[in-house]
Amino acid sequence: MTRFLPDGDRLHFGAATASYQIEGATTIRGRGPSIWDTFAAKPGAVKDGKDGKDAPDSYFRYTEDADLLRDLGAEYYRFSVAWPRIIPAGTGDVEPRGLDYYDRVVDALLERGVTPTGTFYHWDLPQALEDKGGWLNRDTAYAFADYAMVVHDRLGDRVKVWATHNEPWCATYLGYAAGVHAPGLKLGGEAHRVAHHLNLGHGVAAQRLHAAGCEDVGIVHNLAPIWPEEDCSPEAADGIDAIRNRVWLDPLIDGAYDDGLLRVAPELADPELVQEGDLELIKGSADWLGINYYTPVRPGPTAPPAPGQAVHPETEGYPGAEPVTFVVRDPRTDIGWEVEPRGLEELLIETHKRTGLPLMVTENGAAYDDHDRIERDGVSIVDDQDRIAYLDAHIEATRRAREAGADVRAYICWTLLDNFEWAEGYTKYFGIVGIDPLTKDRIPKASYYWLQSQLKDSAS
Ligand code: IFM
Repeated sequence: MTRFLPDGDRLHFGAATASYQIEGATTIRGRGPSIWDTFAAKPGAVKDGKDGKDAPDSYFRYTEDADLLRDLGAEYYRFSVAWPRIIPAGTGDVEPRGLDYYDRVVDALLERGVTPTGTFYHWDLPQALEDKGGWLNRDTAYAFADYAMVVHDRLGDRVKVWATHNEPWCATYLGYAAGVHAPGLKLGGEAHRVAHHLNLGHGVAAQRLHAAGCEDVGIVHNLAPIWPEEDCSPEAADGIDAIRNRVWLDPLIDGAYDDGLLRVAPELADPELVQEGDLELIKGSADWLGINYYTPVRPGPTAPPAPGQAVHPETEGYPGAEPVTFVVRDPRTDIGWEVEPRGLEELLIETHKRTGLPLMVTENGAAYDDHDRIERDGVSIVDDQDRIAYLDAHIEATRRAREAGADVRAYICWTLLDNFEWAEGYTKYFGIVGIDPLTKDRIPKASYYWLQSQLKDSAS
């Protein structure tokens, strides 16, 4: 049972960000290094060679961001906490200045009538833990739960809705298999061990959070509708579905890894990895589920790479599944992702049927290169009609899913501010508010004002 989740009477709205992408201030007030600081320092790892220290400086400008959320009419703000600010070495000493910062952020939001929802892990693992194996090490799951409890002890009186992880598929398979996200490893099937430890970390943390009285513990996944092309083999499509969707949902709902998954991820049958009691602990541990959706996945023909041939990073994100060519149809956003709102509608309906859990769209948005400008109140702003069309179509898709019976409580847009887009650096713009690269001033785009008018209508 959830107590503080948005109710289901209507669709509620908000905006999301993540610590490493917006805060900046990566080396001050006791913050320890994270795997993203280390990864971004490797030549070629991030497109523009930059890292989180060039982010929009929300560490110092959080009140401006809270003002923007209030003026937008956002009911909810989904933020994440940076583990390296709270426990700089991953385990052990707590840095009070880190907790103080989030305390201030939460109060600033509440003072403005915006409800904060927190995510404990949005990919900024303390480097000290990576040095001991990161998520390949079972101990990291328990360290994660300890950290989550420290944060909850401090903020739980005001932040009632929590997610453990954001998009563990990316943390696992982009980080430890494709090597395009931190920590930048290419371990093939060994990455499935990371998936289990993230599931376990969620389960241990959820158990302890529940025991501490938190009734709204969720997890956020970038599940995807898998739409195989005609020439994709059923085995290949099943393997991709297993690694993208079932490795997360099956333990949560059934307390099991299914046979189709074990075919492509035999590592998950290792009793030293999946220990007695792990799956029972994970089963039923989420009170709600967050869905991040951007685009469908269309596996095409099976195409085993020739020796020495470059493999598309997406393919390496599904280790053990038959390698396929991924098809991307038009229209596409500036990051190359197909625009297909039907994917969101289907995903919400099917995930609700599969899990029975209340859902929130915890991220949805689009990267465009934002070249058109208009004048508004004497200020030149980005006229991002393509982003408005994207958001409009996906909010409509969310409403259709609700009408079809899916229990979707909220639509949280990605993202409030242009920010550090991981391996793309600062070259892709997802924000409804632009950032002046020199002054870091916030300049709302046309999509901000458009969403503001939608939110006014939906609240009235
Ligand atoms: O920027 C990311 C976010 O951190 C996680 N979900 C997808 C977004 C766009 O790539």
